[in-house]
Amino acid sequence: MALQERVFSGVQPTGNLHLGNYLGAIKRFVELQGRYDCIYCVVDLHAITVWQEPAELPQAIREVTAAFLACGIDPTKHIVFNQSQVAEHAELAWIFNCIARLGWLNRMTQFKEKAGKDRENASVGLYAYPTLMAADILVYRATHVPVGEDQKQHLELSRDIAQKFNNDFARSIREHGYGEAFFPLPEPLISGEATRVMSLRDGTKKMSKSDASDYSRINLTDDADAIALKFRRAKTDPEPLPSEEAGLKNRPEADNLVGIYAALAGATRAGVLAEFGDAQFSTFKSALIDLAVAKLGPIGAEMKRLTHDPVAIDAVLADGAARARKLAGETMKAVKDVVGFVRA
Ligand code: AQP
Repeated sequence: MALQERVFSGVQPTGNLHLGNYLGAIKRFVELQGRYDCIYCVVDLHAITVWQEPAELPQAIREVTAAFLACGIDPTKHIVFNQSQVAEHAELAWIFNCIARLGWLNRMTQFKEKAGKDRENASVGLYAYPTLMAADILVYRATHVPVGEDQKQHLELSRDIAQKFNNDFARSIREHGYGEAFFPLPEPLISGEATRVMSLRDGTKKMSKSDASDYSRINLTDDADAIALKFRRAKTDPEPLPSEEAGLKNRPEADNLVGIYAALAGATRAGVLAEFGDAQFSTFKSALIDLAVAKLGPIGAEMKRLTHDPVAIDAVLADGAARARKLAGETMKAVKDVVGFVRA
């Protein structure tokens, strides 16, 4: 089986899609469409690793789908679907549960952060989250994975799982004529000025869907007034902006706002500081608000329009799932041969 370059990534339908999800992930998904075959997934199986209200989950799934489309992902040229419609993700994840080592999972910082002190009460799914993520990527034998900085460790684990599968089953892979390396080692695509967007209330904390304060994040559905209010209230320090990047060191809030501006403008931090160096935050924030409203306003409006037509969104997901299932089914047949299962 020849390995073809392919992009896979996912977003959880856990509510409050924010500027971090946009700049760290979805905006990059859009940019990659011209260079790769892309598969973008609403990862609802991941979402239920923590409690999701069944009456609200369908709306959350449709909202992430609407965000993909509103940001410019083309579901006719690429594949957009929700994970639970393609059973092969869970099937391969089980095999990977038998490949991954407990020691590897014990090192995952996201589990430690999310489970917190109540570790005994965390779901087994939350612990096994990274093996499902490896399956999401590798069931399509994807070679490139655009993600935010926070997912780097999980991506490394996906590579370790792919490598161990290739090694453990090397003879069987050869004997079945699947070449030398069955799975590619997927490469993380983490680059740009906003790979880790921070909270507007605390520049040392990641901007996150689950932060109790709505003022910590810009939601993709925020209107112009909300965007302006949140940036105006964003924490800063008393100094004016530096004119060189080195001056952002130890100034996490300034660094975050400059990074957000740069990513929205398609510029670099250095370029932004060349323009705004020595400016007061009040001046810089006004420019940031104008830019953010210009970029995010149309996305939020389009998301609202799309979510009013759930039938159309569900049709996009069903069509994407059918195409995804075909690709995933081919991989699973080969995996079953390699592992030694008897199949029809
Ligand atoms: N703050 C961020 N900066 C840059 N990228 C980010 N991503 C998330 N937060 C930031 C990237 O967005 C993609 C989808 O994330 P997700 O929905 O699958 O999960 P998450 O990382 O758990 O999102 P949150 O908002 O941080 O949720 P909670 O509050 O539940 O922890 C991923 O590529 C992620 O890197």
